[in-house]
Amino acid sequence: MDILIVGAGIAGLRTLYSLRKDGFDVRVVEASDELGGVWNHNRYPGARCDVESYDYSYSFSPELEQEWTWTERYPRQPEILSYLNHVADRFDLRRDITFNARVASADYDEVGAKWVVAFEDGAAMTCRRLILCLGQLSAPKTPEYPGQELFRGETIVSALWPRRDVDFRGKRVGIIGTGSSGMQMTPVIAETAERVTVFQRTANYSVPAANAPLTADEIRDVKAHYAERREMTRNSPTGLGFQPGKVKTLDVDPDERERVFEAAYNRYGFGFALAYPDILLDPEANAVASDFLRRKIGERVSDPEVRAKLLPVTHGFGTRRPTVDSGYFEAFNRDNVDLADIREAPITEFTETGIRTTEKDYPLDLIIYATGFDALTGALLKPRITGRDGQTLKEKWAQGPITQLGLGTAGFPNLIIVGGPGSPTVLSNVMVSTELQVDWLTELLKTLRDEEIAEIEVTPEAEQAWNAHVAERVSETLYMTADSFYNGGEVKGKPRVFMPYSGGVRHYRRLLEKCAADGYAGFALRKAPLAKTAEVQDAR
Ligand code: NA7
Repeated sequence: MDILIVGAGIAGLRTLYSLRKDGFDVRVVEASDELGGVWNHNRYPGARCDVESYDYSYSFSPELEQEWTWTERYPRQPEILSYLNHVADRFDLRRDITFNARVASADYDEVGAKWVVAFEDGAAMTCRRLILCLGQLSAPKTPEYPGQELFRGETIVSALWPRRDVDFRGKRVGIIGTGSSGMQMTPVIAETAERVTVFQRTANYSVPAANAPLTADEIRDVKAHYAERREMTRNSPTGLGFQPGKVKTLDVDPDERERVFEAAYNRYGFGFALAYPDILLDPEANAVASDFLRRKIGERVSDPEVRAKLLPVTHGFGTRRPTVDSGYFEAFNRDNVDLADIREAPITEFTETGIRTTEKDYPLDLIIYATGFDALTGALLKPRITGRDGQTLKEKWAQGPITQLGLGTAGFPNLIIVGGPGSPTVLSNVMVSTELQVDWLTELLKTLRDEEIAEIEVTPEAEQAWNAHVAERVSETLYMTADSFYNGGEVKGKPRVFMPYSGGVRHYRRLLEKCAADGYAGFALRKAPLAKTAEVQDAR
């Protein structure tokens, strides 16, 4: 076929819709037997999006916008999955998706200017252009401890949650990890489990979700002004609709600052980070915001010892992904919830009956790994992708990913990445940044079709310049002051390179527009494949 899309999550579905509408011969392949990507796999109790529902939805169809009604301010995983299924049915997307098809490898045929894609079951497909919509947080990682195989209870990975109901009644549950997943599931599991022990390596900042069912008036209001709301999100730095405050944190008197922080804390979730424009830029401003949040966390926990352990001190607010939670800290006020500080007393091994730390044994029936992902590059590097001259993507990115605008990399012609490293991805509302990229690449592909371009390829100069720009923008921020999944710090041995683009969704959009206006600057567009041209020249 002409175009093969890998992955039927938010990005894959949207790409399929847009390309098919524009008459492309296109197919999606999906490893799972169901669509939805992370929302198909992350079915753990309490899984919820921390972007507001009406902003975490596609903007390409006004009819869809009016038809679909969200029930809560922050949508739960089952509702998001229903929404994505509704979109697939409403636009008849399923007929162009092949399920249960996991890509094992993709090899670029330089002479034919096409990709040969092989699947784990032995099947193969060829396509002219290959579009990877593999997600940013979709390759789960689980830590290794001595004795893991000895544990006689059950173990579950949060990002590979089983579809059956998991009954926690009468069970002693251990949760490893206190990112969004661990924080979201803890209060929910604590409601029915006999005992929950949270194994915390790093105390994390969180802002309460202020979640609630949406009222009929709120829904009517959003639907009546959806277009304006979309404009606001598209023109905000994060795609969440929040504009940063204008006055610097330390330029206001403390009472006024307290009032602003309090208002943002109680209502805006992630928007708290933009209460002042310099919270993620200036260490002193960040320290003031971090102090405020530590005070707030402290107010939510009654036991002084537990409280002290839950206060984040290793990093500044926002330098690692903060959480928007619903009752996480309050869960520790319950009699059946314990905190195991594994920074202070690390896990030494698993035993037949539970987890042993340097301090004590925790008897457990169920262990949940909420330990996150090999972020941004993990899923892209899982299949063996081989470009020009036999070079694999893994080899090419050995020192860290290098891209032009996050969309492609030199040496890998006709390969396009959606939500890739070098684009706003995890620093943005991915709905907004994904749609932005897909609209742009649809126009690009139309140009390639109209101009009969056999091969498009990022130039080495462009990707060098883009990576330098990504690095320069992040150097203006505090993001590199902590190890995080933004900068490879989440996986031992991973290159420590800041991967998402921190220049904001709006600015990124302008750069995409400029790239297109300049004739797709930074990409070489060839009517005949480079290899073929070279072959002809050799023959002459
Ligand atoms: P995160 O945010 O990456 O959190 C992973 C958590 O697991 C974090 O607390 C880690 O501790 C902890 N972790 C990771 N490895 C270990 C080991 N070896 N031992 C103990 N603890 C460990 O992933 P989530 O799934 O919670 O959230 C990911 C995104 O999903 C989130 O940002 C939203 O976009 C939705 P650490 O902090 O590294 O010490």
